[in-house]
Amino acid sequence: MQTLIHVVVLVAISVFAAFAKAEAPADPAALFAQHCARCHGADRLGQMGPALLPENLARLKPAAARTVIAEGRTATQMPAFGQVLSGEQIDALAKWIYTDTGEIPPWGEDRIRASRIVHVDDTRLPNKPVFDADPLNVFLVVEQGDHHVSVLDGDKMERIHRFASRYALHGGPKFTADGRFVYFASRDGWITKYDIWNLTPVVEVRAGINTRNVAVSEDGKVVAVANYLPRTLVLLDGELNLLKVIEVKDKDGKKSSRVSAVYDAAPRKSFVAALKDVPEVWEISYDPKAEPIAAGYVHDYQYQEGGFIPGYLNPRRTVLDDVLDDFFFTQDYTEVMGTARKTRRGQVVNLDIRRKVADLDISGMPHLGSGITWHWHGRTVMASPNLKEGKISIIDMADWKVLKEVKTLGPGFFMRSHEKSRYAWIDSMMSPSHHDTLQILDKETFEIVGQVREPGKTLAHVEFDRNGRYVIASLMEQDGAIIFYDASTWKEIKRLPASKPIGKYNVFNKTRLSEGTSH
Ligand code: DHE
Repeated sequence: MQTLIHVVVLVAISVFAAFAKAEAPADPAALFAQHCARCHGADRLGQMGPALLPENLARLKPAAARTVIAEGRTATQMPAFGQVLSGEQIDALAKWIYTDTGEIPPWGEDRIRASRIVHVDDTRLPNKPVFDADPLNVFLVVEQGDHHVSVLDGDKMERIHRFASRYALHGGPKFTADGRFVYFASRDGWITKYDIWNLTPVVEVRAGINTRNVAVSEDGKVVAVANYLPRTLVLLDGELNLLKVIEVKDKDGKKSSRVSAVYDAAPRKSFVAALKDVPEVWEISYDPKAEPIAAGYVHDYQYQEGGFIPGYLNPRRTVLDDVLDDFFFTQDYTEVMGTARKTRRGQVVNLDIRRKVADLDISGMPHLGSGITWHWHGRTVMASPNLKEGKISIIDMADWKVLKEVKTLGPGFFMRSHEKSRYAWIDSMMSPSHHDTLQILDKETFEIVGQVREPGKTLAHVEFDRNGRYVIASLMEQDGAIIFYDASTWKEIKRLPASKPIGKYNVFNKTRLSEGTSH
């Protein structure tokens, strides 16, 4: 009898739920407040879950967003709402999260300071690694599939540790000079300081809502964060305490700009920032003895009539004719070779005399940020992949002439090599039919001499170990792998399972500014 009552009650509940599901109006704002706000924030700026704003969702197709709402996301806390909401309600929600919130959401000093989370006091932790591996031949691997980072022993090719990261890390993590600490940036603006030697997160802060990347000064005392949303460049100290929020506006203080990326220019003791929307390059000195900047060269709220302001932590502008939002430093860091994704024109800008000094004759969409250099017949050459065309442009850095355009299987993202290797490895990640192949370029002859392939899968982004013996590639699939190849024979040595691995970062190559990788 009791069982029968249970069945009747259950049937009644299901009928009611189905009825409620079908009848409930598809008011997306109300649905969001009821079901989503707890994790994604009532203002959609994100909390435990990521921010749900058009800028943050730019890389997710609306149909995919619908599937996530209906089916949830494995290996995360995102539940499936397919049983709770009707198809019409899910459609409405999936559409609504791509709508503008009206104005650029505030994320100023107070919110940044309030977001800081201290995990451990790193001064109390041992100042030596808790593992046996060579700490300079350690690799970090960002695994996007389930938002984790692996720490690999680059000699034994084994995993030392794996830990959960913030949602959607992007750009290269940046190491302190001794290789003990590393700073990660997530697309949602979270900056994490991690102690590699003690395998523990140290401190985190949310520096923006939609962030591009992070840079760390060579002395580890200043951390710079480039943001799209809000339009700010944020400066933090090494413990992620806020130093300064710089609103990014053009020299007249009228037009604001997103910051495409910020990089450390160690020999200049400064950060250099690429701006997306205004034709200026910014240099921000972290040298306390930096020369003062003439008034008018900083933005309006710091304007001082006829006077000078300190150069330290204040932007110095180079005003250009064209926007320059992707660039590559010359070896001595006096010049940047840059392009704009929109105008696709290349230019070389001298940071000392603060003006354009040459044009670059490269078509398509060269990905200069992913370029590498090497010595060739007494000169230094620079080569970069191209996001739009299947080619590598090799440029003589003495006169900026293109020496050769090497045809590849398709448009690609990354190119990597090592001082001790004759070869550079290139992916064709943007090609619909050849994203499964890595091609090998002979740096002496400028010819493609080999390839490795994982049929039908995406194989991209390599990094060499510190000695240039191994090349490690990402099999960028949900059930993917980190594949180790012999750098001379190109034969596979080993593979470790990984969840959609993206970038890999070797401590030695990154901290010693290897010419074969980005910094
Ligand atoms: Fe990146 C670095 C910009 C899409 C993976 N990417 C960078 C950097 C910039 C940049 C400016 C250098 C910052 C640094 O390392 O400090 N990336 C862009 C874009 O503008 C673009 C095309 C579009 C976007 O939405 O941002 C873009 N990037 C991607 C991806 O789709 C990739 C493949 C996967 C992902 O993570 O989103 C991707 N980007 C990477 C990686 C690096 C990177 C792995 C670091 C490379 C390195 O070896 O240092």
